[in-house]
Amino acid sequence: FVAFNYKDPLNLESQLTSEEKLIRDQAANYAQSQLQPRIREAFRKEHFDPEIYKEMGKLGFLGCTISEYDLSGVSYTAYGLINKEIERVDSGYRSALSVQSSLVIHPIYQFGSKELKDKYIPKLASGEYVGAFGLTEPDHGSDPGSMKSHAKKKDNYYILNGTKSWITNSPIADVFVVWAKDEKGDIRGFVLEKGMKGLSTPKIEGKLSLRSSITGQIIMDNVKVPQENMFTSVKGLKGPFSCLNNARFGIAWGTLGAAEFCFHHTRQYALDRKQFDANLASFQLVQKKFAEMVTDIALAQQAVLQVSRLKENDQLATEQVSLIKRNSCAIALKIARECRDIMGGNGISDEYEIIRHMVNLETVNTYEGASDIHALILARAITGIQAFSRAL
Ligand code: TGC
Ligand code: FAD
Repeated sequence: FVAFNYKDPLNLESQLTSEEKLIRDQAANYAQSQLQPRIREAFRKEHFDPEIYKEMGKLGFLGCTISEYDLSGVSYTAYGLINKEIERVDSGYRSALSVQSSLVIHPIYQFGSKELKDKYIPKLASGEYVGAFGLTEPDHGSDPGSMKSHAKKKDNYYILNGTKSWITNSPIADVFVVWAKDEKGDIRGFVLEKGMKGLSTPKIEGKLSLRSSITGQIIMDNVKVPQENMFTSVKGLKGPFSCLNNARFGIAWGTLGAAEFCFHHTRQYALDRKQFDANLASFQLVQKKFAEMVTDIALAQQAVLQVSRLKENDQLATEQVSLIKRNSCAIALKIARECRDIMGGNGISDEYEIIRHMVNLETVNTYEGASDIHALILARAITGIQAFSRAL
């Protein structure tokens, strides 16, 4: 006879290595002791504290799947578990981890020259430098292939023009991985630095979601970028998409942390709160909601673990990442909304935290490929027919 553990319904624990469990515990300890106490004020004041990068750097979380440059070279499962523990506190903090690790360190490591790697990776991994990733433009979000940003070669430089929008970290970033079209119309990746002439990074004000993360634009007005700052080993959309594969993977794990937080927190609330002389948790309608939450989380958790193991064994199809990113976001958002409802009026107060997760997950469901875009990626693989563009 084995007792059912609602916190680990399908015994994920038994599927992790001892190293993965150790890393998960370290991430959980950091997230609960250092991030949780800060989050309410950060969210209220729309504030991101860049010190968080140094803290994550010290713990070896940034770029942690890479083995060179003194980085920890941990498994993708371990990277996923770190994302999950951080997002259990807040999606904005997980965003910070994703951008730096998957969207800035990863492309520099994968596509950069030795000089670029030596120059940037140690400082990004320690958190001394903050990174940003510029793909989306004001008029080109789901369809980045139509981007207008462009790069023109002149002597030993590229001259970059264009505007990127909705860019995590841009107002505080030191290093920017930016994607722009060259004179042949091929998408190329460039590393830009804060302070380059013609580069400005205004903040986007008034976000009602992901408020612990800072978001802005990257405006490039004849920015002179040395030619050695261009990634020579990749061209086309597969450059940015290969970064997105990793970030989407982290999100698929991370959102399950937010979902678990909402579920566990609301379960306790429902056990404590009485209406009609009975605990909310004793009502059948509430019980059914909890049964669905535990099922959704358990199955989603198995899916992300399986995709992690495939990734670790180089057997990953990128559509599998779309499947788990879309599914984890959908179930986390659904759970957050249900939990908000079970908490009644208290559910809308930041003291009870659920509404913060709920509004954050609206962003997470949209960025890194909106839910319906991932559905279309899957459907293309199912039918062989692309349905993104009506202009065939
Ligand atoms: P498509 O024809 O599908 O592909 C063009 C080229 O790219 C290759 N490719 C991939 N390579 C690696 N990994 C993937 N997942 C790839 N998907 C496609 C493909 O093989 C092809 O290569 P080649 O050599 O033949 O040229 O391109 P499309 O223009 O039809 O794409 C359609 C679509 C909708 C799938 C794509 O545009 C898409 O995924 N759109 C969503 C945009 C998106 O995800 N943006 C994210 C911006 S970054 C962000 O949100 C960061 S949030 C950060 C935070 O956490 O705070
Ligand atoms: P649109 O592309 O205009 O899509 C709007 C809706 O239309 C969506 O529901 C979509 O599913 C649907 N749609 C679009 N095309 C189709 C189609 N063919 N068929 C069916 N439905 C379709 N980007 C970066 O490059 N770097 C970052 O660091 C970054 N950080 C972000 C942080 C935040 C807080 C937010 C909100 C966004 C961030 N983004 C970033 C941008 C993000 O990736 C985009 O918002 C996302 O890709 C969607 O693009 P869009 O907002 O232009 O929406």
